[in-house]
Amino acid sequence: MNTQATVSAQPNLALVKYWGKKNRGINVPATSSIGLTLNGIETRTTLTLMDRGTGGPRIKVNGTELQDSRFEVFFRQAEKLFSPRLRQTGISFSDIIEKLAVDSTNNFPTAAGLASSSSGLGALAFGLDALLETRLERSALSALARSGSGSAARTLYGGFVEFREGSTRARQLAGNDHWPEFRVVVFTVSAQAKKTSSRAGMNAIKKSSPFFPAWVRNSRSLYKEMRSAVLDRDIEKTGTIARLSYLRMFATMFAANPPLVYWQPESIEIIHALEDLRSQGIAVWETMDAGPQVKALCEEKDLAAVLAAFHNRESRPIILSAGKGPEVIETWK
Ligand code: 2P0
Repeated sequence: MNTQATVSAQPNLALVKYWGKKNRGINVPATSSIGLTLNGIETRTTLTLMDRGTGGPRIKVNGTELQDSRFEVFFRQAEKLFSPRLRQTGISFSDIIEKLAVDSTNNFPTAAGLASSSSGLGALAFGLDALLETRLERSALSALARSGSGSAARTLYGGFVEFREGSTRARQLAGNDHWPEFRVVVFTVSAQAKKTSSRAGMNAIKKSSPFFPAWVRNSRSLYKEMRSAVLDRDIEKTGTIARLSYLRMFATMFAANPPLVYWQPESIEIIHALEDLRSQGIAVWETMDAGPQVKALCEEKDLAAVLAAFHNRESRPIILSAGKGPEVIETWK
């Protein structure tokens, strides 16, 4: 067992969306999603076993101590997973929790629609395994991360990752070298934390949006089409389906009572600007998540044209590609 471990995990951006939960289990998705684990933005998390109990786990995110019910659920599941593996060490999981300090930093805006909860909970699951030297399978860590945040299940793998409706864990669809030309251009419209979390949003629309059952039904065909589009590295099909998925997800929000609107005026300006680019033959499409940021999807050959169209924007777009998934940065005995 180590006394300290530092790991990194990257957010996983959904190309077809997880939006809504099944009634049973913890964060079990009502829709199948396929996402891309990104490189270029990351959560870096250091887990330290202190000399004595701190009433832990003490969790700091970007320097601020955080209490969140999702951590309680996560650590209850972690206890079930890790306790049997710790028997030979003579240390109980509750002793470890009592002494655990977690320090997590994102090098991108937190809780603003850039999937910071996916990389945060993914890093926590991966980091516990590195700290305790338990060498659990990725799928077990994916299931653990999911108990903290559904989208986090996808961050345990690099490249393109699928998380099936009704499943408790994600699995890799294709590695990070599958589509080296694929690019995501993130336009940060607002770096402020959103008023309604994804979780609150998806739970509210499930209750009050008459479009929710249609969204769930329709997602099945979008998932199947996206799966083959990604495997075929077909940018036109991938972009077109990604667009349908996010817009149909937002349709559930607009139809809810009260309606939920994450968009800002600039989000819509960017959507229209990308439409203009498409009409000029540039292969670029966009997706959005529970926040105002717009993420353009294209291939390397069209990147310069996409960037040129936005050269007047004050904030520089972030250019990302497929990432390798979580990594151990450093461990200490
Ligand atoms: C996704 N999102 O597939 C979708 C698309 C946002 C829009 O998963 O309640 O923070 O913790 O399971 O994972 C964000 O929701 O929600 C999300 P919980 P989560 O990436």
